[in-house]
Amino acid sequence: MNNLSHELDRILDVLQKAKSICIVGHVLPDGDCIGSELAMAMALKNLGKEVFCWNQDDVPEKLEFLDEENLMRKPRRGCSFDVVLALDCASFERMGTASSRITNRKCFINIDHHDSNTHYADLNWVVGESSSTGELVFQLIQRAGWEITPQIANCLFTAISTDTGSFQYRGTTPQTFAAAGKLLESGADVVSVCSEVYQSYPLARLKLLRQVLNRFKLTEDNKIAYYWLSPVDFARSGAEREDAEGLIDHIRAIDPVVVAIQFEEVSPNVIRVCMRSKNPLVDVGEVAGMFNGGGHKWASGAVIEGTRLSVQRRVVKAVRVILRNLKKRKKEKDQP
Ligand SMILES: [Mn+2]
Repeated sequence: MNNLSHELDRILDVLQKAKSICIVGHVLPDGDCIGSELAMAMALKNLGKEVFCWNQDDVPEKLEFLDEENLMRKPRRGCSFDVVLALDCASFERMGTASSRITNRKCFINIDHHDSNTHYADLNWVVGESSSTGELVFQLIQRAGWEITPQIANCLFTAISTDTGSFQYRGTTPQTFAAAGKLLESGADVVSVCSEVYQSYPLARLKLLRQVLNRFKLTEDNKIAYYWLSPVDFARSGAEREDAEGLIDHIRAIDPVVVAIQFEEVSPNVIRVCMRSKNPLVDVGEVAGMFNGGGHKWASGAVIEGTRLSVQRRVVKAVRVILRNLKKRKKEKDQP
């Protein structure tokens, strides 16, 4: 347990006393977000509490299997809650329009693992080095002594597995594996979760990936790889927005590539940038920060306004500067 456990105990105290709780996550929710929200919702419901669970965007189709009880339901306008609990949201803005339904609350809680978290709530439990929000929710439930049902275990396993890239990324610690082990003991069905999450991609996603593989560009001695997704690509492949999730991993996985960048034209002159780094010394969270985005050292994102070319130039340049500085420092060190 980390040194923020004091904050965790205060959060537990508030949650135990609350009767009505609304759980919110970020826009375009991923496996960590949905898994953490649903696990928390089920655990609180099992304690007899009234629980709402809501995001601006729908649950991605391949994660729908986690919500057997249809817990994702939009709170009425003007609904009031004892507690609003934000999970996996680095900033208040990340909640998107969900934030308009949660203004009437007694206590606002923020549980997250993004380094860039802005501590926007009344109580903030932010552990930047944690693998996933799912792992934090697991710690919370363990500390509280609440029951982990097989459904809760499936949700938390999905959360941890997806945010660690199946236990590959930095942030995957002995505690992460211990949590996963405990979740299996509690009834998580690894085979069916992984088959739903990793073995059930629609054909349209593959068509989108084919376009990415055909067109990605390499620069800076093949250390930077980037590609574009535009509305036309989605229309042509028949893919949904959520199908773009994880495409970048295929590009990052190329040997010489250190940083992979996905540029997505959301609307004219609004570009969503997604970055991944393989080198701990190349902090793409810092790059995202330069453009009002955020995230982790190894995975980050930002939404940038500007023409395609200018956004691409600015972002690639920022990454290039870090890589060149790194090279310079290495050279200086190598010189006797
Ligand atoms: Mn996460």
